[in-house]
Amino acid sequence: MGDKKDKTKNKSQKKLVAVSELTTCESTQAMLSKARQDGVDTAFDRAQAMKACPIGAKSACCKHCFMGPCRLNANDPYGKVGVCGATIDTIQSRNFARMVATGTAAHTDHGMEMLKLFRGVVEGRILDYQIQDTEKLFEVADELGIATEGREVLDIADDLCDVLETTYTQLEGEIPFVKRAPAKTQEMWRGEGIVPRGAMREVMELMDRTHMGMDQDHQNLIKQISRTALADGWGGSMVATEIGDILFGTPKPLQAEVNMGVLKEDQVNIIIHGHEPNLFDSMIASVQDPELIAKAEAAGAQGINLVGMCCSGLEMLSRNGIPHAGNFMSTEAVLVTGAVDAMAVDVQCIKQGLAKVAECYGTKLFTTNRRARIEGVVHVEFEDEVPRACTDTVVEMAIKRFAGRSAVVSIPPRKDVGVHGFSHEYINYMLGGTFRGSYTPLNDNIINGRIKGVAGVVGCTNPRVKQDWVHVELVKELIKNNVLVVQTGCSQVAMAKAGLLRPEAASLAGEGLREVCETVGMPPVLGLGACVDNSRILTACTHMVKTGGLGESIADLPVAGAAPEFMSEKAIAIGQYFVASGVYTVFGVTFPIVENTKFHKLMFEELADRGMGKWGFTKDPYEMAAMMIEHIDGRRRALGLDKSRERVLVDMADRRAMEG
Ligand code: SF4
Ligand code: MSK
Repeated sequence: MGDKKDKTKNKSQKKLVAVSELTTCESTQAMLSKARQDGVDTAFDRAQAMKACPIGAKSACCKHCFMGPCRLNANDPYGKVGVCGATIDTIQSRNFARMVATGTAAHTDHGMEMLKLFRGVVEGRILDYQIQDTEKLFEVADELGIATEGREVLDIADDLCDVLETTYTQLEGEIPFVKRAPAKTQEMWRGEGIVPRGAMREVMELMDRTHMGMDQDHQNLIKQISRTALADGWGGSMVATEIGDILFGTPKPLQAEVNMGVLKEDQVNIIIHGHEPNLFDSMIASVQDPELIAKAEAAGAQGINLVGMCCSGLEMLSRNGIPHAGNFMSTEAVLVTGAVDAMAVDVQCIKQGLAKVAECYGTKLFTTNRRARIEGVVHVEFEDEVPRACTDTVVEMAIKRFAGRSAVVSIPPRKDVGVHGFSHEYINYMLGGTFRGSYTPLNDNIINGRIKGVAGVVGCTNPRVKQDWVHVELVKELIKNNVLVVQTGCSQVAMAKAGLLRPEAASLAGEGLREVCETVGMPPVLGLGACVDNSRILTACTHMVKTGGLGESIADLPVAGAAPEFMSEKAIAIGQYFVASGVYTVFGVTFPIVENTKFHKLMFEELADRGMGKWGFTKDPYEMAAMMIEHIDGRRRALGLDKSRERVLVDMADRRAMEG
């Protein structure tokens, strides 16, 4: 690698922490060691070299105008104010607001692009994709009050486009999926004045209200923060998930492989990394093209091996069983294998550092989306009308690189097989009947105490904590205590690598959960897909409320959420929409609010008194599990479920009887 090797060396190479301290993923460990030997820099080592700013980490600084920037003292938060007089509560609530605005913008812009794609398909302008799940189309249309009886599929879809578009563009009124939530949750939102109008309107108003000299009352600002976050969870993200299912198919459980061992030395390896399923879907078509396969064979390859990473990887893993190479903190490390002939990225969570690592190992890196280019990286624009122009080019370039591979190829052999592809629809059938789905058996098993409650463990990996470790330890502790875990995003990949998505993982669960899992043949940890698919968890919670026996609102449910290794502003938006929906939500790594301030008290205590959830924070997975279990136990007590109610586990005969 000659000069290129030296170019990537920086000061971070001087003080190196053992790779076993940085990640529990053995493939990533092996590749980090190799990268260090090769003199190649990764985010793990850069994080060690770059200490987080303690004032910034706590959001105790403001740069919203040029009388500043102003820095307050996180250890003495009321000791001073900004030049304009802004207090710590104003400064940190405005900073928090901007994180929520950015995270919401990311999800809703993605959802808007999905809607544009859907409309193009419906209007016949985009021909490479078709509606694959008409049943879901009918269900969503029905739910939103669109007539379906005796109508053509495309007419219904056309109306659905119009209704869903209001999620983004509407200036007044309520976004369509608000009506999906339990009535009491809706009532609470209306009482608080936080029902979203349209996502664009909410993000704009939130940005306006955080300008210098605008909303300087954190109690008032939290309303717009929550309203904007809800426009993400029950708006942009939910629309993206529903359209994704309609166009590309609602996932159903399937077995798939995860980890770097999915790369194949004798094949052309192509990785897709990002968040948009259309790029991935077209890439599937490209790698199956006989002409391109013949070209790969002519270059000496045994075939073309398509692999996913991060969230679009999870979508295609869930829908098509496409193998997955790893989560966010493994995206640089996988290039160190030397086996990746091309990596094509689209939007979100794409580290700029990939460019240098790719250069070092000869991987062809391509940006494909006009909204997310990287300086110095070849851009092959992906267009929905002619998607194969992009994906075929990427395949051709990958074949070329395979033919001229010069990097040493070293693929960590480990592959972890697990079951992926659960959805809120499938949960109906998993525990319920196959004739008519129902959440009754899930609720029943919660009521009889075999399942204590449900936890959503989601989100990123972050080099400030040992990769995957907090996720895995937390989830093991939860299932040991009979808490059923649902998963999305990079956390799901961590669980797959730890073997917790296999039905055999039921042996690690407490007695009650184990009995349920073994009866049904399901794992104690259910993977629901990409980070945008957290909306599936909201919908599942709604079904639990509507099925009965577990209270009237999401806040009543024995459920909790966590993002133990989060890193992105999208995660903050997700956390806030869960809190505003009624879920106790615990984050790890760090929390951008100074303790013992009024804004902290509002977020960590007072929101719950208004019928919402609240935030929690700890870095320790065992303490995190204890906090979540304590909350779930509290909800069980409030529902009168703390006394043992012995009931026979629902079997097929009971189920049929219940379904009448
Ligand atoms: Fe400082 Fe106030 Fe300007 Fe923020 S808005 S930088 S606190 S003067
Ligand atoms: S990719 S937002 S690192 S989950 Fe969705 Fe993973 Fe977090 Fe990105």
